Amino acid sequence: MKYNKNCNLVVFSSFFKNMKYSALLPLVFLSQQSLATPVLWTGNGSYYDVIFGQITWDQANTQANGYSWEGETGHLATITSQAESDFIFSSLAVQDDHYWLGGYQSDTSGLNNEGWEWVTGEQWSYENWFSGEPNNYNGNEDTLMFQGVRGGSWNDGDGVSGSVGYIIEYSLSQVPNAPAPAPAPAPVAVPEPQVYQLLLTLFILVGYLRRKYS
Ligand SMILES: [Ca+2]
Ligand SMILES: [Ca+2]
Ligand SMILES: [Ca+2]
Repeated sequence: MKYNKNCNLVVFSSFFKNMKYSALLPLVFLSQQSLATPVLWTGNGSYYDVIFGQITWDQANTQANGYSWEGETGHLATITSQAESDFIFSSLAVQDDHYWLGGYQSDTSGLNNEGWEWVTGEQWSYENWFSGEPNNYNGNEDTLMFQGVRGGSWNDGDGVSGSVGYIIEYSLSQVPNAPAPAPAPAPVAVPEPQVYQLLLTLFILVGYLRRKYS
């Protein structure tokens, strides 16, 4: 059954209704855990949800950017404070596995813990690496993983394996990958034709007066 974020419960309900397998009804309620309504964190006004499914970091990033909720733009979750991490860990069903987050290592030329960025462009300052991470295992771990099994600490992952889904955040003010707006160019003062005429007239008048009174 294909995952559909908005009408999954309806699909599930009609599926079981049509099948008349009342014994399977408890599964409907179990499935609701993964279909929870995004939860609001008043700390920053963002909503959060967990999306289950085998998916690469790139696919998750694209998919998250296509979602919205309550007028807020979806993106892979960015965790920029311990309070935000605590909220996600305690509010979503993420304690038992690993999930992609919106962090990636754009510059891999330095140390394993250098060159990391958030997909939203937010400043990278708070970090929650698990002991020994990031270790760039096999030399290709450049995407961020939330380790629910380790209290929400972080691992650098290879972007393909090891996760069972991703955490999505809906933000009002953060547009994913939005470049900083370029400053408007300063207007160049160009004299109007009338100004040229006035200046020419003044020039002629001054020349005339200097000749007359010299
Ligand atoms: Ca965030
Ligand atoms: Ca790396
Ligand atoms: Ca790692």
